[in-house]
Amino acid sequence: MNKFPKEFYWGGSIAAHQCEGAWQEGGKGPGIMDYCTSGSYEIARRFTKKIEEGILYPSHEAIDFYHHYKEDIALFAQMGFTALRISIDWSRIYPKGDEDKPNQEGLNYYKDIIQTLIKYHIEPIVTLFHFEMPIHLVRKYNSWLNRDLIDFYLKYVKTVVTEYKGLVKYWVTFNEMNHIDPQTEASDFFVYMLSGLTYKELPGDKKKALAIIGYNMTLAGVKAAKLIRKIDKNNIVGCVFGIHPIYPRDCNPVNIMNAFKEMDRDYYQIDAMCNGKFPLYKLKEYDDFGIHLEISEEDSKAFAEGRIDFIGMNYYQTGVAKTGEDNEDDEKLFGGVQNPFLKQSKWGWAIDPIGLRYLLNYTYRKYEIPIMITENGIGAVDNMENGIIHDDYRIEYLQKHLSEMKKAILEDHVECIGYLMWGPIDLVSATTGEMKKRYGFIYVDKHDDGSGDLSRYKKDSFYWYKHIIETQGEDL
Ligand code: BGP
Repeated sequence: MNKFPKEFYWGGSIAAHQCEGAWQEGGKGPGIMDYCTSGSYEIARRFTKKIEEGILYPSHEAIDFYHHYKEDIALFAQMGFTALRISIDWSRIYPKGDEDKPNQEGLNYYKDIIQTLIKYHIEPIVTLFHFEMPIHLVRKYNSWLNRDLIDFYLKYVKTVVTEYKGLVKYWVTFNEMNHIDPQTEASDFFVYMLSGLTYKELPGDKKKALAIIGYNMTLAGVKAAKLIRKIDKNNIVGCVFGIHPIYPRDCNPVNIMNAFKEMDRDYYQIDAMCNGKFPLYKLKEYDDFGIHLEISEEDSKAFAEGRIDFIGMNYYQTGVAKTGEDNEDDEKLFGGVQNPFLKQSKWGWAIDPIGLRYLLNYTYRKYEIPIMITENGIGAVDNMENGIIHDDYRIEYLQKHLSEMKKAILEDHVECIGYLMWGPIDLVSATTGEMKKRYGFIYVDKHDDGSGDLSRYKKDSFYWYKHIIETQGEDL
């Protein structure tokens, strides 16, 4: 058999703050990403305390999915999508986060999206936290440094999961919380996207603050998993991790060990969510740093009862481990050490299709639970002429990645249940805030200076993906 299994989910993945816009409509409160300016490859996005006049904040309009979702979902249906991963923006449901009652308009808005998907037989896969939370929870409560956040999050989760009972089966508790580990040199940007706090703002010992944020989010994740299944036993709960496998520089055992450690650090939360307990090795590592985390009996119970049902994997690139010594190469190049065997995207991300097969095998063998590729794709500059976009580079990237994923499934027997391409419609780049870093099968007339009439156009890759889905990947 040369086809993907019939029940395999084919689709895409989008996130509210990168596509919705309408930041002050429908009763939405201000969220952390609404204070994030646009940037570029060279200039980092800024997080401002107030909305500064004359400055572009990409989330405010984005691609205006808020007013275009019916049209956009119809286009996804034309490609034959059987799944779409969306995120719910917490600040549309609880504008401040600590209210007693939710905002009904926000609940209605997502309900209509979900029902539109179901109408087209597209399975909604709903992420509950994709860098979206009310800014009020950061300013008043100090974000995830405060355990109260877990209760606010659970209240929000309970509200939406109850509201969409029977409509949504697949839930994702968090997107990419693994970027907040104290030992992974969490970038300022990811610290902000996950907590609404900048690295500088973290009080006291920064490593300790990151450990606490990571722990509280992990605990919130397992508590949510239990709650979501309690609301409906048919619910299937996952968490999404953004992992880029790390290769050793060479076969020097020292470098092998460095690579192992660098990559393994990204797995402690998956361990916590799959093994039913917060990993002891992590607690001991924290101890070595002078960080003492107490795990109460109640917390241990939550880990034991909150295992996830599937792992979501966001895969874009692989990396090469630093040598751990003063090495010019480690510092010299953007994005760390470059792999001489791989080409990079315009944004410096190493293109490595085999890395996807490796990641799937590596992760599946550790936990033996289903994996869904929840993001994968290439950000590229597209040129449109007379409404036509020839994006053969995107087709080539996807073709190669999908064919490695196919080998993982059909030859290596990895239980991979779906492929959700990142940004099936052009949207705002999370790391740079740009529009010109485009991922989509569908082009959106929106540009980095905020101009554009928001019209949608089908790229060549639109027809290519449609064919792949139609033929269940036979030609890959
Ligand atoms: C992941 C995020 C997405 C998405 C993607 C691509 O880390 O989960 O939100 O944006 O990366 O990154 P970028 O948009 O910066 O190219």
